[in-house]
Amino acid sequence: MARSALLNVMVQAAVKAGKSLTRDFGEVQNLQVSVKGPGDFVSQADMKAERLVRDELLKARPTYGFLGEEGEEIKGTDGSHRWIVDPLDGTTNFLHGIPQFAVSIALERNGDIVAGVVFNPATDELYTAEKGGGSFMNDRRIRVAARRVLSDCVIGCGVPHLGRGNHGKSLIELRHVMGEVAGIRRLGSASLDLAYVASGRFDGFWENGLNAWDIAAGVLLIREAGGFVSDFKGGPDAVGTGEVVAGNEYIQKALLEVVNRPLPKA
Ligand code: 2AM
Ligand code: CA
Ligand code: CA
Ligand code: CA
Repeated sequence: MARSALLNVMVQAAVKAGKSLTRDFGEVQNLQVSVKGPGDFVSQADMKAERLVRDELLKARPTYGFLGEEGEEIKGTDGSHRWIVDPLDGTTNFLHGIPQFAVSIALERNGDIVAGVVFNPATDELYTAEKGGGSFMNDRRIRVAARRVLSDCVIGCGVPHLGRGNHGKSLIELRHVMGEVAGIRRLGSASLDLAYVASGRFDGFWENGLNAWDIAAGVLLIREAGGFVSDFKGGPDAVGTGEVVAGNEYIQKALLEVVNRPLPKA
């Protein structure tokens, strides 16, 4: 597998931020934490990681734009390229000492995501994809799971905090999906959840109320691993709508139907 120069830049940035996160994870009780919104925390670790990623990416490609969760958007002079970055996806896990968090970096070209990296520094799992080039975990090619029957499936999800996305409807979706599948997992890092679909650990995933930085890299990982991703209406723009329904071609379709099932009459 030969990574392009651009993908190497992204991997280097993710690994650098990952090292900083690993250091802070070891001393998590000493970090300053503030609250951005309902259930949304940010720490010095998030800020430091974003600065490291931004400096590394902009050093390599000074004309590209930059959108990160924790800083001001940089427009860029190039007009066609933009980095989309979540420096720490899974902050709640991180602050609780749970090793399920990641650095997520995507590259957008003329509105299209063309490369993505998701890195979990606690497990040293590095997921990469380039458009047309397949998906990888470390150096191994990955594919979505092959199961075709929903009742055999382990499905990941996220329930947006009250005040984010459609919290109430998510609880109804959860009730419906739970009745149809082998197991539900709620791990708390959307980018890793999508990487788990790409590598076949999860058979599928759904969540709403997400931001581009949570999912831009992960959506490409899934598509390049042979999977399907849509918004809640079945359209292709998961990254723009913040809605994700994902799986292989059978499970994505089946999950979309269950997620949209109307409430049974009381
Ligand atoms: P974060 O850790 O970067 O904030 C879990 O459902 C996913 O949603 C995570 O990717 C998490 O990203 C994000 N998330 C959790 N709570 C959030 C909130 N209150 N507002 C916005 N995003 C949130
Ligand atoms: Ca956040
Ligand atoms: Ca996030
Ligand atoms: Ca984040």
